[in-house]
Amino acid sequence: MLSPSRKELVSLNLLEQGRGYTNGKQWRRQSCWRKWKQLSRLQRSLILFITVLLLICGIATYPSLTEHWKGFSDRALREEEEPKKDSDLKPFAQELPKPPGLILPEPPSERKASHKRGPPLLQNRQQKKGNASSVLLAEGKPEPKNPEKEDGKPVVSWRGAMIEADQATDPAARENKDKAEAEAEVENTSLLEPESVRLEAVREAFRHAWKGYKEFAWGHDELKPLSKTYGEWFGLGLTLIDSLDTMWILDLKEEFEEAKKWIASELSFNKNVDVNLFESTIRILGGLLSTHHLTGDALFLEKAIDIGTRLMPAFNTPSKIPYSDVNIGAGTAHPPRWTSDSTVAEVTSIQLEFRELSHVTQDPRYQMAVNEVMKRVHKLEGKQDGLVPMFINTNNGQFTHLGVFTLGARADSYYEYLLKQWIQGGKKETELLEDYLQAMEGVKKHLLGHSSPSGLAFVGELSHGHFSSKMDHLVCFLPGTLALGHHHGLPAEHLELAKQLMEGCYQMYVQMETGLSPEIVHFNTHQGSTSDIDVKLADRHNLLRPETVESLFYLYRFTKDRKYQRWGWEILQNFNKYTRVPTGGYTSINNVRDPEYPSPRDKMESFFLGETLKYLYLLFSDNPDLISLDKYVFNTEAHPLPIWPQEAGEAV
Ligand code: DMJ
Repeated sequence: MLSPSRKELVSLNLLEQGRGYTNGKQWRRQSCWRKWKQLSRLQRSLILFITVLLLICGIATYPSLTEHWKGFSDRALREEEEPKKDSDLKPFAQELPKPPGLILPEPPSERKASHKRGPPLLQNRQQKKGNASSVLLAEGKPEPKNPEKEDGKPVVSWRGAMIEADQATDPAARENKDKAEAEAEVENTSLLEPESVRLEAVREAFRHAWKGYKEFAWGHDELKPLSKTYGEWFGLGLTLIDSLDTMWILDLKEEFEEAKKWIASELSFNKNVDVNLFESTIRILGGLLSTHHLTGDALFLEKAIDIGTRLMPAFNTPSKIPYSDVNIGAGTAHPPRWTSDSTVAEVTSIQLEFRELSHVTQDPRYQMAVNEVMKRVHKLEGKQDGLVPMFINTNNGQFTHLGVFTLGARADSYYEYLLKQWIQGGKKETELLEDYLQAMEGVKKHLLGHSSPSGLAFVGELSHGHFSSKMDHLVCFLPGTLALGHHHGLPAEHLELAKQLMEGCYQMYVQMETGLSPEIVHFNTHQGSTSDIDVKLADRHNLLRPETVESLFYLYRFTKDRKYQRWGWEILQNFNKYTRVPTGGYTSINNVRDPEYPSPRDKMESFFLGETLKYLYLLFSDNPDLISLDKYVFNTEAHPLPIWPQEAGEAV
C-alpha cells in the first residue's frame, strides 16, 4: 500500500507530464524511465512480479486459446451457412441411458462401440443425410451452401422428407462417401459375431423356448412360462403348428420329428370350438401349407385341406365379406357378439393361404371365396388415396367407422397382402398392384411424419383429417414390405422410404431402457422437443412381436448392409436379457422402460417361434437361397408360400 505523501508525488508528476506533452520518442523514453525511478522498490518489485506471472500464464494457455478461437470461428461460419440444422440435431448418445450388461456375452468390439461411437442411428444419419457435408467439413473443405441446387440434381420430396435422388456427384465427395461406406461396412462386420455363432444363438433361443413349451404346454396353444402351464385359445396346438416350418428352416430335426408325430397322432380339427378365421388361417393353414411345401410331406397337406375346408362357412354371408368366427366342428360362422363388422385386415389377409390351397389342390373354391373379397373391397367407397378404414360390415359389405386410417392394428396386413398376392400370382393381377401403389402414395401423403429433434421417419394415423403421431409396433412390417416391392420392380423411392422407416423402428427399441420396443409409441413432432419418442404408461408392453426383425431381414437381404444384422443381434440379446425365463420359454413383458423390473406377463405368443425367431435366423444367414425371395412369399405369420411358377411361354 502507498503512503499519502507518495500518492501526492505521483499525481503531481503526472500533471506536469500532461502539460509538457510533446509526443517525442526521446521524451517518452525519458519520461517512462523517470516514472519508474520515482516508484518505491516495493512498487517496482510488485510490477515486475505481476509482469512475469502474466508472461508465464500467457505461454501456458496459448495453444488451447488458439484452438478455441479457431473452433469458434469455424462454428460461426457453419451456422452462417446452414442456420440451425446441425445444431438442432442432438446426439442420441447423450440422451440414451446406458443399457445394463447382457446375460449373453457381448462381443468386445460392441462394447467398445457403445463408448466410442454412440448409437448407430446417429452415425447413419451422418453418413447419409448430413453426410456428404459432414465428411467435407471433417476434411477441412467448405460445406456447399445448397448441395441439391449446386449439383443441379432434383431431390425427391415426400411431404417434407427430402430424399436425395443421387448423393454426391462431386468426385471428391463421392470418394469420401465411398470411403465412409467402406469404413462403416468394415466396422459393422467387425461388430458382428461370425455367421455360425449368430445362427447358433437363434437355434439356442428356439430350443430354450421349445423346452418350456414341451415341458409345460405340449399340444396346447400357448406356454405360460412363469406359472409353468399353458393357455388355450382354440385348443389346437397353435404354438406347435406355428413352429413347424421354423424348426425345418433352423434344421432342428429332432424337435421337428417330435412335433410331426403329434400332428399325425393327436391333431384333430373335428372339435366343437369357435376359432378366429384370420388367426387360424395365417397360423394354422399357413403353417401347414408351408411345411408341406418345404418338406413335401403329404400329412401337412391333408391337415391343411381339413382346416381350410372347415373354415369355409365363414364366407356364407350376405355380402361375401367373411365373418370373423367359425365353429370348425359345427360348420357354422358368426360375427363377434357385439357387432356385425369384421376388421378389414382380417378379411383381406387370408388370401395368400386360400389361394395356395386352391393352387395345390386344384380345387378353385377356396381361391374364389377370397378373390371375391378383394374384388369387393377394391370397389368400395370410403378410401382416401388408397387408404382403407378399419372395419367392414358383413351384412352390407360397406366400410364402417369411416374417416380413420392407420397402418397399425386392424388395417396393417391389408396393404401387405395387396403386394404379396400380386407377387404370388406372378405379377399379373394389376388391380392388386394399383391398389398397393395408390395406398403407398396415400401413406406418403397423409401418414408419413418426421420426429423432432432427430427427424426420424414414422407412419402416424389420420382421424377425420387430424394427424396423430401415434404408431403401433405392428406398423414396422412396412419397411420390409416396401423393400420387397422394390425387389420385385417397384420404384427406388420405395426402398429409400423403407430405409428411413427402418431407422425409426429400430429407434423404437434403442431408445427404451430395455432395448425392446413398446407396443405403441408417440413420436414428438414439435420443434424444440428433447426426445423423439414418448410412450404412454398403458403402451409399455412388449409381446415378443416380429415386425421389426421381419423388416430387418428384408432390408438386409436386399441391401447387404450389415448394420441391419447388427441391429437384429442387439434385439436378440435384449430378448434374452429381459424376456427369457430360466426354466424354459420366453415371456411377454409389461414395461420396456424398467430394466430392473420389466414385469413379465407369463405368456409366450406362438408368433415368437413362428415369426420372430425365424426372421432373426434368416436375417443372420448370409445365404440368399435360404428361402429365396424370388421363389417364396411369406404370409403375414412368416410362413413361406411358393410364388406360383409361370406357365410355359409366359413372361416371368
Ligand atoms: C402375427 O400374428 C402376424 O404377424 C399378424 O400379421 C400381426 N400380429 C402378429 C404378430 O405381431
